[in-house]
Parts: sequence; C-alpha cells; structure tokens
Amino acid sequence: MGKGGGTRIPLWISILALVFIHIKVQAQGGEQPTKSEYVSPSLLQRQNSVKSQGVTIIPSFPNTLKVKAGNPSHNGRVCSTWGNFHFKTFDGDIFYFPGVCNYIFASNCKSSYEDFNIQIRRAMVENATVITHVIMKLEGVVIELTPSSVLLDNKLVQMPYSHMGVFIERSNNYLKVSAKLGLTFLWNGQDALLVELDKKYANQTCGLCGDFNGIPVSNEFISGKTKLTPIQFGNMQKMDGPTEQCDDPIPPTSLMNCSREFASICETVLTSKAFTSCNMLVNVQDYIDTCTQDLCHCDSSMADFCMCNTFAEYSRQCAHAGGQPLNWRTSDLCPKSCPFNMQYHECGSPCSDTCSNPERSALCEDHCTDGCVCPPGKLISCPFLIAKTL
Ligand SMILES: [Ca+2]
Repeated sequence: MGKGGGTRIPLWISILALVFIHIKVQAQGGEQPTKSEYVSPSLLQRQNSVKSQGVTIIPSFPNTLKVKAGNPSHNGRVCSTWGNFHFKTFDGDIFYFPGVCNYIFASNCKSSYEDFNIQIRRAMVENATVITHVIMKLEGVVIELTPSSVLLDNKLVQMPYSHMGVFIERSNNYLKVSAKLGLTFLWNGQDALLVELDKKYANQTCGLCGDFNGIPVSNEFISGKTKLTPIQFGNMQKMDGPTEQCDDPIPPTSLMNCSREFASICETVLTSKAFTSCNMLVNVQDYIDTCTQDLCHCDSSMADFCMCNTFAEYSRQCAHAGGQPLNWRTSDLCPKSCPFNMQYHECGSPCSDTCSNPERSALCEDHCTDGCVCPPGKLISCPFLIAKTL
C-alpha cells in the first residue's frame, strides 16, 4: 500500500512530539486553536510553496448559523467512509478496510425491487487514498461520479440537475445527490463520502454500510456462527467488472511500534474547545483510535492528510448528531482556502443564498456542513460575491 509500514524516522517522532506539546499548551490555556504554533511534518516540507501560492487563510470567526430543529440527530441513519480506508456502518461499527477494488457501499438488497445500489472504488493518488469512482443506481437511472464529472445514463450533467425524483447539486464543498425515495448522498470529491437513508430501509440493506438493523456487529461481522474480520467482510462486498479480476487487500500489519504520543495528539485536537459540544454527542474515543491508527500507519509525508480527514469526519458526524462544531482548522492545522473572498466555515448553511433565491439559507432545514460560505450580508452569484441588497 505504500503507507510506510512500521518504519519510523526518529526525526519524524521528534517533530510530532513537538507538535503535541504545542497543541497541549493551547488546550491547557482553554483557547480554541486559532493561530497555533502547530507545525505538521508535511507542512514543514511544503510551507514555502504554500506561502508563495498566496493561499487565503481564513481565521476562526464566531459561529453565527442558526440551525433549525427541523433535522435533529440522525447519525444512526448515516453510513460513511473517509480518510485512510475507514468506514462507519449505519449501525455505528467503525472499521478499516484497505480495498482498492469496486465495492457495494450500500444497496437495498432485501426487497424484490432494488431502489438504490451505490458502488465505490478507491485508489492511491500521490500517496493519498481517495475515492475515484462512484456508481449509483437510483430511481431507475445510473449516475456515475468522478472527481471531475457527473454522468447520468452516460450523459454529462450540468448542476443543479433535477429529474424524476433525483436532485444533483453542489452544496458547499460537497457533491450532493438527493433522491425522493429517502436517500441523501454527499461526497467531497476526495476521501469522504456518506449516505443517509430513510428509516424505511432499516434491516433492508447490504454492502460495506451493513444491514441497518440497529444492532452493531450483528450481522455484518457474523456469518452463520463465524465471526468475520473487517477484511473478510469487506472482501464479500467486492463487485468486479465483467472483465476485471481485482485482488483482495493484504491484512494490515500490527501496530506494535505505535507511539503513545500519537494518541495524545489525536486526543488533544478531538477534545479541544471546538469539539466540546460534539464530545457529548458522538463517542470521541472511536475517532481518537482511528486517528492514532492512521498516524501509526501513515507515511510521515502524509501525516496531516491522515489526521485532518479523521478530524473532519468527526466534525461531520457531530453535525449529523445535531451538534455545531466550531472552527477547528487554523492556518497551521489542516488549513483550507476559499475563492472569491468566501470564508471557510466548519458549520455553515448547506443552502447558499443565490440571486434567484436570496432567502434560501433562512428556510434551510438541513444540518450544517463544512465548506466555503459567503460572508454575512453577501450572496453568491457565480463567479462573484455581491451584496445581498442588490
Ligand atoms: Ca447491524
């Protein structure tokens, strides 16, 4: 997999130890990390080039979004995958499955008619694990997604697109597909993807997302009387193309040399002030473990890719659980930039105001999502921001 295995460079551990100390100092000071001294290893390597590109860093600003109660906690109906091959089933099992074949992510396999079938494929791109291809069979059409294109029945789609109960749009930093039958799909075009289902599909699903019966482990990781490992379970969801024979992944090596410092780094960020409300809603230990596992496995050059994706996933899960994560990113910790003077917000309205619908966000019932949003009083009229009064 080219993840660097257990080989650790002493300098790498030293840098991470320093990182941890910096973050810990902040946490003890009770401050949300803003202009932290945090310097991640890969950031050190590319710091100069980033500066020369003139990336806009948006500092933390107060959370002004008024989230309506119209969409309360529903993280029990969300299945997701993110970062370095991590998955969370509808029933809450978090597991690691490093497969790079085509897999059924979720389908309603137990009814006579298959309403939906979502398949995903990952690949290693420049040392990072990203989702490169998604196929959705939905309401009788086939939607094919790549990071750069959306095809519906083999025809290129211009967004927003609406037809026969399927709506495809860009929502903040996500590609969103909604189906009237009770399915919402979100993909950031990179590592993270999630599917939210209506309760009517409970106990009706198959795939990497599990059976949605409300019971963890059962029956996803139990086949007859046999307990399955995540690798065995994942391999069972493989769906090769007609002429394809994709090899199953090799089970991961053990984490014998995993440093306790890694766990401390992950814990410090995930229990920082930005996530205080989240810690009460979503079990943080699962994500500390995931983050730690990644740091142990990741090549040192990919350290912030590994950490940042799990922090971002915890933030998304928090929003699904009805929480409002604060801006945890800083110029040095997993920075994000936005075009056109837009601002990166961890918990922004998923419904951007537009010229044709300037009050859209006020009527939005969806929970918040992270992404680039207009500053207060502005709305987006592609490609420029304009004052809302115009
Ligand atoms: Ca289950």
